[in-house]
Amino acid sequence: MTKLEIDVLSNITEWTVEAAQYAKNHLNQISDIEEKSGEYDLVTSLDKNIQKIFNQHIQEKYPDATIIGEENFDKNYSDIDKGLTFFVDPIDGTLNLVKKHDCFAVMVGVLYNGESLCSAIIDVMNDKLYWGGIATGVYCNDIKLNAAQDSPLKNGLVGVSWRQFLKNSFSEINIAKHSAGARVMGSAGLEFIEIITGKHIAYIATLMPWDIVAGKILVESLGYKITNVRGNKINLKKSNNIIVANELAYKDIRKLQMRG
Ligand code: 2AM
Ligand code: CA
Repeated sequence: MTKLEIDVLSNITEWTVEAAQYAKNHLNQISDIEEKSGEYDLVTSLDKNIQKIFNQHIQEKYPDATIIGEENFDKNYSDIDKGLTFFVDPIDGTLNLVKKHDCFAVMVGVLYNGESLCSAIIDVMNDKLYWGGIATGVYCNDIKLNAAQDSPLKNGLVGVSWRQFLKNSFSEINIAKHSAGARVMGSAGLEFIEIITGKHIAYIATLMPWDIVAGKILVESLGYKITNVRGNKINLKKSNNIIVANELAYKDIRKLQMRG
């Protein structure tokens, strides 16, 4: 397992850095901005081209692997429990990319036989690559990150996704009221990074599998809790309402949800 983790990590970190460089080089040539599920759910030529770069690399190195890519037309979840599966989000935070050329990530998370293996998330405009795995631990560039520290909800900031926060479907507003404050990054990858760097205490969001896997592997590797909002295991074949937090803040959040 460790040998496979090291091999896959050396490839995905290289590809992620290459993708980030491609994104930077093409920031002023973004074309074909299209809407997906709505006016603020966008896809651009950059998302599609970076998806192609990942597909080519993965198919060349790991021809038997399954690829679940946000911008791939076909998403076949039937084999994600067998061998290697790569979940790729070529641009995470496309609305930020389009509106402010900042605060977006490229991310890839890898499962082996359905279990977390390793992942990489790059904060493109800050040149910070977060990478690691269950056996390796987690690094920012070449600095090792610390394991999760326990702290109650009231002491920390909570990351939320904006439109879902307005809906308040699982007590997000009440949870935020019991924390030091709510923050909105507009990129799931960057929200996971706020957790693993100790800047946010929790993250509550509705996310697709490619928004989840890379961050999930990094937070798990550092000992954070990550479940759906009912406290159950996340299903990587569909959209999930997730909670990520340290042990103590997680308990506080679940208690608040149960109280309604
Ligand atoms: P994306 O940029 O890759 O689409 C924004 O709140 C965060 O949620 C981003 O990470 C975004 O990923 C993700 N997201 C998931 N589903 C979304 C949707 N339907 N519309 C906008 N963002 C979505
Ligand atoms: Ca995306």
